Amino acid sequence: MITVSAFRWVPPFAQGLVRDLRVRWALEEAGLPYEARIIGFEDQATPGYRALQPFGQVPAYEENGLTLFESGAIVLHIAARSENLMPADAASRARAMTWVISALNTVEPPIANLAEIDLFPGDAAVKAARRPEVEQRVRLRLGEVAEVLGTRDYLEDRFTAGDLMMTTVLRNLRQTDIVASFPTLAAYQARCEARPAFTKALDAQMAVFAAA
Ligand SMILES: N[C@@H](CCC(=O)N[C@@H](CS)C(=O)NCC(=O)O)C(=O)O
Repeated sequence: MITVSAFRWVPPFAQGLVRDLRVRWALEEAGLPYEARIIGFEDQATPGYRALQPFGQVPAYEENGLTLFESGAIVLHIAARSENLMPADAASRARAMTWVISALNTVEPPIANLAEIDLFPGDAAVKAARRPEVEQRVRLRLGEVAEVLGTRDYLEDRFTAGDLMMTTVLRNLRQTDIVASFPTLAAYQARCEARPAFTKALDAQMAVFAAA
């Protein structure tokens, strides 16, 4: 059985964004059953959990003695087993993998910086001084992604793990109206989030918080 770690509870601003969502979504797209390994903040530093995830973060993935961490690596591992996430031909697979890395390595960093300013504690004056430049960097990247999308529904000629990852990255701007200001991207995010596998994954994450 596949097991994915997830937090028992996080503050409302993070609910629906925790990175186990990516993994749950990929597993739903691939039709692979899994169980959640629910942890609390008190578990993050324990040797048992560090053996799964060296940084004490969520998600960690376990399957028949294999343990993985890093949501990108986990999603790629799952995607390699399902044509729902990775096309069969080698060139298309490489393109899909490229978009996964691009979402994580090029688009997510400025978005994470903005989310840190908007959602995490810190010196208000420092944040206010820094925010316009960070927002500008986010807008630059989003404009570039919108340009690539053009009139297409997905980053490539069909939905892939790259779209899954890009969508979860765009979600981290939900405290702003930035995505809405790029109609192409807003429609793209809505299109990807309309997938039944996404709904199942999100509902599963939120159910844990509701129970807590
Ligand atoms: N690069 C890691 C980041 C994981 C990460 O930041 N997880 C957050 C939840 S979304 C976390 O566990 N935060 C608590 C912490 O860092 O202590 C990944 O993609 O898996």
